[in-house]
Amino acid sequence: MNLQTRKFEITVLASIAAALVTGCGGSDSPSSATAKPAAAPYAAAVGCDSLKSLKLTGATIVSADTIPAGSFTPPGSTTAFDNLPEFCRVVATATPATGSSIGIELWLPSKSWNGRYQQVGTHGTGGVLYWSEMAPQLRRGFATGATDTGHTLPAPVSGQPLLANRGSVWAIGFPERVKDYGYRAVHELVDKAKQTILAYYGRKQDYAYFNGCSKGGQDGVKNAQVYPADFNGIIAGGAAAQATRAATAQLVQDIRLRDAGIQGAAGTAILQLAQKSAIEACDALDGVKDGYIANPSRCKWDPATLVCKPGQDPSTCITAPQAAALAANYAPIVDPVTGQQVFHGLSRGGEHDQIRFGHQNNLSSYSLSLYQIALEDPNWDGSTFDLHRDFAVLQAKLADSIDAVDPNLSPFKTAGGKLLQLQTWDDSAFMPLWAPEYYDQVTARLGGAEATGEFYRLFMMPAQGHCAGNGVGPSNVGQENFLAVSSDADHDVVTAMQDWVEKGIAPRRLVATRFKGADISSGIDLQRPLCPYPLEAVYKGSGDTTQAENFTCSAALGTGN
Ligand SMILES: [Ca+2]
Repeated sequence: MNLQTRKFEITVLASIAAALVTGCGGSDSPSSATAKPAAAPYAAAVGCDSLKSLKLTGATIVSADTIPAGSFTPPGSTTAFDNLPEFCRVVATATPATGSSIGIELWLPSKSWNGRYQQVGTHGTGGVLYWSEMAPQLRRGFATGATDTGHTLPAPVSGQPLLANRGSVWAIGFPERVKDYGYRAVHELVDKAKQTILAYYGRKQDYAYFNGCSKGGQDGVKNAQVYPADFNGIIAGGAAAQATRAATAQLVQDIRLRDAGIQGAAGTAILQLAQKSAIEACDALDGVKDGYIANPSRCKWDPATLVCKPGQDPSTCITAPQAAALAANYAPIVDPVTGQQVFHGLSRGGEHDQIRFGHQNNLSSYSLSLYQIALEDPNWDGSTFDLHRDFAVLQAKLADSIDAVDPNLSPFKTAGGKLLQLQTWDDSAFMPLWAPEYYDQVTARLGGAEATGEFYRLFMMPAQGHCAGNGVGPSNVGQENFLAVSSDADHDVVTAMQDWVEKGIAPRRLVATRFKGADISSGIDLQRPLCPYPLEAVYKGSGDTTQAENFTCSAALGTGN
């Protein structure tokens, strides 16, 4: 993701955006009369200091301090978060089981609370409080909270890949910590947040929301499956819902790259060549020649077309084994003994995301961490990896805790919950086809598309890597700590979720924005609707292809694979 786009308030270009999208409504009519009176801003009923003596069920308060309006650098952080309102910062520790110690942090606006709680998620193997995701929610007026998922780790090392190996020793021999990381910390946090909110404001929150990506997406999906009454609305992006399977796929793919010599700078060049060739072959399949592939599941480009011909400059082509490795990585990963599919393959044209995570340099550190935990060996480096044997161990040891695969969302629906899922098409961490597959499973379980669409909608985001970022497509819809170009429900997924939960207005599209130079202050470069699966954004056939109004959400292009 581009950090520049995160530095500015979401309302900077609101007037420009409004002018561009006049007449483009983005929501269905209200389908149910669940609206409550609009919540006025609330002030705290007691002093922040008084929370130091608050008795929580199953947790203890560590500190409670008033943080003045302006800039705040959390203890242990080197990042200053600006433009914050005055808030009460509460640190607590939850202990739901012997051997469990879950770090919790709450930021509660002291003077202008919007009456709502918005919890944020985590990433990778957890162990870190993501203040960077709390800050945008606090600025919006939410009470917000984060958890370290039950263990603490050093912050990511500067210059290391995003999923840098943050180790496995925290989990080996500590089964309760694995449960906390997998699902329990999210529940503990929201439970303690609700207790603290009641004490601080003298009233319950009107609504509770969740907003996360990656492990944070898994946090949301798993919570809907296991604790269906915790949240009114969950925004889940790039979810690590199939963590054991995706980690295995990454490992298999990385070993193929290594064995074919797709490594280092030369490997990066090969992946870039593959991406360029795939996009050239498949760009127009979506009806618009715009440099990106809207749905790569329809792209069948064959890397064999890049194999060097006699006399060809080797810097412009690849070897036959390299082509075979690339082709294998686009295909599903299959257990060589049982023949069963382990996970989906990578998207053609999405190689930028593999490069971003350094798959051409090292075996996935995320994959190694999970296998180290399952095999109880903190030094396991993949050299003895046997797909059939070791994947079975990984599944047996970790799937129940860290995978979020149960398609029975009936209890969540019955509790009134709404789930809005975002999944990027170029995700190299959690290969995207799992998301429509899961959606179809839920749809089959819950009695069809209409019954599912009432409470669960999946929006696929083209030409963006894991959790959005580093792709050529539009990425900003106000998710996680990405900016929205304006705060209306058409452009801001947080507002869209509020309208769905609080007014019964389901989102029928989200307009994603790409900024010029990836900088919101430079203006809008391109806008394109994201559509609820199985619909896709289809060009009307005339008009500027950089403007969302010239696309409709339609099933006209078919479903690919
Ligand atoms: Ca295209």
